[in-house]
Amino acid sequence: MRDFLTRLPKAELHLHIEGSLEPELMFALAERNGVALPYASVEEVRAAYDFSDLQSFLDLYYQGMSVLHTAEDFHDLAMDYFRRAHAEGVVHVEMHFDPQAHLARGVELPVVMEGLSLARREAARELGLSTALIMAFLRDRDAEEALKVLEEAAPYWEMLDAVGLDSAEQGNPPEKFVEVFERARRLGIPRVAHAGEEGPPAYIRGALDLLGVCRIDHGVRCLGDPALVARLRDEQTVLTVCPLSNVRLRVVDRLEDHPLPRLLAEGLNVTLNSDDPAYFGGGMLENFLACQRAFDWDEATFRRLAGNAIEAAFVDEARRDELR
Ligand code: ES4
Ligand code: ZN
Repeated sequence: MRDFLTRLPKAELHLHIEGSLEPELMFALAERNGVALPYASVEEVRAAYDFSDLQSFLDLYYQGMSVLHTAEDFHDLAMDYFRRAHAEGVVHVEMHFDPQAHLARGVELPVVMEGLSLARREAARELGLSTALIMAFLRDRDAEEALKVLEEAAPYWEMLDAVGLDSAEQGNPPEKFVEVFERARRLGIPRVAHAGEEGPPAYIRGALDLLGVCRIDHGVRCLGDPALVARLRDEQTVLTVCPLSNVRLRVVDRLEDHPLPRLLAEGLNVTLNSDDPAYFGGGMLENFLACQRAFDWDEATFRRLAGNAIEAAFVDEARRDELR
């Protein structure tokens, strides 16, 4: 099964590139940039990744990315991940990035874009790996700032496959970002949003109705609302589910308790993703393997899940045919 899952062509639709920063690279970049880290060793970093909820993770996630300063850093970060993903049989990666988290520490948007763009071209050339770019807004910061970032990104609008919405969900409902997402819609940029990770089913409805998203990142809490489940099934809305993330952020106690089998039984359009692989115990392959252990799914189920992601990927039809 490990061989089968490695060879299965996998498309990843939900990855935060800053969450792919492994402790080894964190230390290397800290040294290169003269940044002090509150850890003495790689082991100490990994030991600190014992989260009680989304916020306790976000605190370390924003601290970890403080080592990223130059375009070269962003390039190295992304290439480091693309190489690992490629070795796991990942053929396409859609990466969220968080411009506001970098702007807040004085790292300007062109620096981030230059580094990520260079890595994307290199991944295509050297690994045959296609990539997409999702510029995410931080929902725990104000909407005016998000709108400003969207305008500042004008030179890069053509390069954005979508805009997204991430960070602390509770208390930051989709309503807050109606104007920003309306602006993206008018620019012809597709929209996605995290919803129903820690937040209620109403946030999933809000993301669909108020933000016009074409897919829901996480969405696992939809099961609390049967009418919403029926709608997600009828519309075949893609859910980018992140199994190991949900365990590590205590959305569920154990993977065996995860709603994934119920989501599938409801006929929903589910995909498997890694979210923040450096923080949650593994990339795409580890997520697939963990599901195999927890749910004992057959090959057809995994083919279905991987196929769902390929059908939903932001690629042209020629590339989709290659991925199939
Ligand atoms: C995130 Cl797991 C998760 N949820 C919301 N926002 C995020 N940013 C990075 N990882
Ligand atoms: Zn996420």
